[in-house]
Amino acid sequence: MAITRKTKNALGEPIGRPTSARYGDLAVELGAGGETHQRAFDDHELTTQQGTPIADDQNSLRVGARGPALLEDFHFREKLFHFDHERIPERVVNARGFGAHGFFENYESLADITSADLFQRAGEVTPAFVRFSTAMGSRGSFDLARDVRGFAVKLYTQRGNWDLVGNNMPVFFIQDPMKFPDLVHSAKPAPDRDFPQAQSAHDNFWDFVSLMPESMHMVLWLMSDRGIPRSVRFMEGFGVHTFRLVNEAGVSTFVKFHWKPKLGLQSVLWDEALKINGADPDFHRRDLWDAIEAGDFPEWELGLQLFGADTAALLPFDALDPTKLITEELVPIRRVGRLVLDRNVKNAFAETEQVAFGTQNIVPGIEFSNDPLLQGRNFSYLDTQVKRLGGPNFAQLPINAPQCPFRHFQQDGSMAAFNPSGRVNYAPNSWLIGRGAAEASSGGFVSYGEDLSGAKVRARPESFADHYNQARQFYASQTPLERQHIAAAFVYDLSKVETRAIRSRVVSHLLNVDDRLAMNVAEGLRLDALPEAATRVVPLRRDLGESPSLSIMAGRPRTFSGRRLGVLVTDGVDSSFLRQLETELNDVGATVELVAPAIGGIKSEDGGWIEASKTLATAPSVLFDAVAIVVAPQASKEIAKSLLACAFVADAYAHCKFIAYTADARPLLERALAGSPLDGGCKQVETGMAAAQFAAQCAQLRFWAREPVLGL
Ligand code: HDE
Repeated sequence: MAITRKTKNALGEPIGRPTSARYGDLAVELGAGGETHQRAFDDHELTTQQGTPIADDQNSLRVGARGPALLEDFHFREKLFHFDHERIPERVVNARGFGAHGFFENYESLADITSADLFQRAGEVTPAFVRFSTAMGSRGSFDLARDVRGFAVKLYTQRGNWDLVGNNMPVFFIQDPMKFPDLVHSAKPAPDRDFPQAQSAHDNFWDFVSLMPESMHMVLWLMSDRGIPRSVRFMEGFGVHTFRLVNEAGVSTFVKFHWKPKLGLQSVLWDEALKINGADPDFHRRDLWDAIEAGDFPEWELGLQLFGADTAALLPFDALDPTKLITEELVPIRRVGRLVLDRNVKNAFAETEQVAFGTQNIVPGIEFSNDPLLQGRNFSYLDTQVKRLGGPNFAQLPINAPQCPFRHFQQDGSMAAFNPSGRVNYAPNSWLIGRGAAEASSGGFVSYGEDLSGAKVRARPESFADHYNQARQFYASQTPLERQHIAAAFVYDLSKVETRAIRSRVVSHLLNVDDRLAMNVAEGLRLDALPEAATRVVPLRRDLGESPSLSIMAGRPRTFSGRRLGVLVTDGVDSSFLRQLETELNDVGATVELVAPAIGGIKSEDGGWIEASKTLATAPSVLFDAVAIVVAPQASKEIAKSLLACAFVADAYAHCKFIAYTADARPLLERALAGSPLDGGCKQVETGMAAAQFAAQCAQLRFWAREPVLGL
């Protein structure tokens, strides 16, 4: 589909790259990236915050060179005072995040189903900011925790900001928002010892979820490969809740939102994840940053699952229950646009840390459903921003401000930076008649007029009572290898649980998911006896069938595009072969990094110098999707002695990566693999043609046939 990118909005103003944010009568100049007021900041002499030029920024004011400090040193005082206040409270959940700017491009008019402005015109471009995050860890934790990933999208539409604050898993742990603080407390470090950090593998988490059977479906997702994505570029996003789209005539259609990555889904292995966290705790953010810097812009398509109230009534589960999904087989996904991230942040604090998402930020044409979790979130997100950002004016921060005209009479409050001039601060008034500042005569937000009545109760609907059948369907939809990964993940996590009864209780739930899974986990834990299956209210179903789209491996992409090859090199290698290898990999859209014994690089066969980007010590093979071992004859013996080089090869092999090697790498391979065979995933490569074949083979991403024989 050919899309032309629009540069002007309906008002004739430039879109995509705002140059000013309007607050009442005040126009604030923003930098090219919409960042905080930069104003001549970069080229100016050093000053205090008050603008007073500074002559000496090296020494504080003292009585004599060796004497005590003086209180009148306003420059020192201001500098330290500001430093002492640099931190703001981190997010209570999803604290560790990183973001990027981009845009959403609409494929075709959806006017028949929604009046939302961004969906009205084919080719409409809406600026976007996306923040990815892990949920459990603190801001300084590592990227490859086993965790659900936040996928929060802010769309600066011409009729207000729409935030779709989603995750990379389509369901959630709990059904009622009342339980959210308990869930988060149980997952976070225990209050007495303040550990463990950023992980589910501990007593409190498993104690809580095993007492909350509604969490079983989400727990299955968490223990699956979805919990350890290779990159945010290779993961899906989900709005999770059912929302409503409402058209001009007030007709409502239920909708589930999906983000589908262009490069397909991919995850890492758990052993890899553990090692990546040590080698590069910033693995995901670096990956996104590097891809954007390289112009390899990550892209997702927005998919809608649209269904009416009549279909909702026929679904096997309640569409308002956030622990359930609607399979693509039941309600197909319609792809309606694409999200492209094309610009890194200029200042992580101003943009990524200060961005304030809120599920309550919706626009005309998009509405909430009565999903109780969504209703609870609408309360929480506003509240949390006030605490985090220090007052009610956080919407004035450039990253949070709408990029469309806006007008209201809210005023003052802490840090009010943009204040309208003039005497009018109320409505109705007689001063601005005919000059705007009146309610929208058309296209304003109107709540969907759902007919509602009922007693005031604290109750769960009966239709929310089935806690196992979708977990069963999810498990049944996984490939045999993915099922093994799930069992291994349960065994790993529960092996860190110190209380036997909790381990056993988890297995009692797994017996309602799949007998084989429960038995494998029980065996892995060496439980002395299988517990009774946990009590269930709703009978187990066998009619749900499999949904291949729930499996990563069943639908895995057949492309190496966007992936990375790590090439272990030694002095004396053939530079023209290296170039050929790089060209072939570049041709399939991959990047190549040279891993040398030292960062300075290596001397090639012809005496030339080849720069390395990584060293063996800084870049173990877990940082790459496939590896090549290119060894010169004279280095063959020496490199085989290196334990680091052995670990590089052994890990690549254990993680089922494709391995290309030159003849002189054999002694290293033999030592590293200690008797394991050079299988179909290992290829001797000396020529351009062989390099091309290797690049083509890498499109399978991993040589999974190796995994069952590894006996890990
Ligand atoms: Fe959140 N969640 N959440 N959450 N959540 C927050 O808001 C909350 C839930 C999600 O990158 C907080 O700004 C409640 C589901 C993401 O800035 C807070 C409930 C989903 C992010 C909050 C949920 C999410 C948050 C903390 C149960 C997936 C990070 C900081 C009713 C659909 C957004 C903040 C970012 C952040 C509350 C459940 C996703 C405390 C009460 C379900 C991606 O307001």
